[in-house]
Amino acid sequence: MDFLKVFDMLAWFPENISTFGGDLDALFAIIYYISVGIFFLTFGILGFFLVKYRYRPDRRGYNYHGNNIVELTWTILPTILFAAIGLYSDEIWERTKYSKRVPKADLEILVMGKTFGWMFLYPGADGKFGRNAHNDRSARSLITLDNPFGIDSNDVYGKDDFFVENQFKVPVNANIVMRGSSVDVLHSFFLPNMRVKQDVVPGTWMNIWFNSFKPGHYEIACAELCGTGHGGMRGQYDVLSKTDFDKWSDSKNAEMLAAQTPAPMASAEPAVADSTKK
Ligand SMILES: [Cu+2]
Repeated sequence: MDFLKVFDMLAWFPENISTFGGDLDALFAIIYYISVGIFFLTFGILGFFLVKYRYRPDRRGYNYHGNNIVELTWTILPTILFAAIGLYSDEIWERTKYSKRVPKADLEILVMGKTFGWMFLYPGADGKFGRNAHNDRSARSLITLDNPFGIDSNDVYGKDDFFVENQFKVPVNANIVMRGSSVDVLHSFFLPNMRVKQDVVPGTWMNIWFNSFKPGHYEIACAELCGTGHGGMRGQYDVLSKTDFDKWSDSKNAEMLAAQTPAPMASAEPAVADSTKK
């Protein structure tokens, strides 16, 4: 029976690394098996009837004017089935998608889609974003291609906010809350292993959250056909141990500091050189 595994499309799923991924996969499996069951049932009956009522010279067709019991059955049964799936899936849907159910963030990151790539903004050393297009609507006017997050360069909290492109890093076992938007067209932020897929829409911000239990190197994709470069709109992300993540963010913070340090402060050089070494 091993050959049957080829048909088990659930085995095609990428490895789950998300705390809520198991529940989503279970929901997917239930819908999958119900669909497979109904598929074989309907096509089995269809095949049976094709043979049983095949053409025979001595048999005449007859007119059929409907059957209320059959029609009620095929209306009521699917209604019950869909309502049951809806009710069953409601909890996991709310938990993963409802804005009011987004957990307290251990780390907040802004994500911005553009044709064709992903940009990520981190709050930097102070753990606090400066004024930008997410926390202040009026800062949207600051959005340009060079400043996709509409960062207000005059805000002191924003001085250390750093951004990375087509890659990001997050710590393991932490609630990561992302606020996603787009600078141009609709994109869909897709982390297959994290069981995260969320459309991002220009002019508004979507809440995205996840928590991973497994360090590793994974793929980012776009799941919304957004133009000619859609297929290349990919990136990678790392789930790191707390120590490795701190090391990385410290080096990023040092880079930001170095970029802002006026040239005469030559004494700061060894420290900067050290922290950017890795
Ligand atoms: Cu896209």
